[in-house]
Amino acid sequence: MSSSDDDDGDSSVVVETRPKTKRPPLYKVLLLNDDYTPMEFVVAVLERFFGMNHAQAFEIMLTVHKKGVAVVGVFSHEIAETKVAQVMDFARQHQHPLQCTMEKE
Ligand code: TYC
Repeated sequence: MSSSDDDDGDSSVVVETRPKTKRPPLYKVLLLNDDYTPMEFVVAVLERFFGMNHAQAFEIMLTVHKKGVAVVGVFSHEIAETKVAQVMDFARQHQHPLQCTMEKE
């Protein structure tokens, strides 16, 4: 046996380690139902800030209206914060009580 063979008690087992590339956490942006914000306004919000077409926006608006809440998008922390602020500002400008929040996925 040659001197390079692994018979001297010195282990040559290779343990694979996963590279620790932690993905940044994602955040769900939620739209909440209320009794006063007009349906058309909610549809306009979803088109303007979440890039939905009219049919998608109408469907999500109806989900919120019936179920009380729906996820309208999933984003990085910074983008989610921006979306929430944009929706809340737009609603305030139009004096609607529409609420938008975010939560860690
Ligand atoms: N419930 C509202 C109405 O009947 C419509 C509405 C839908 C309000 C979705 C908020 O996030 C909302 N006018």
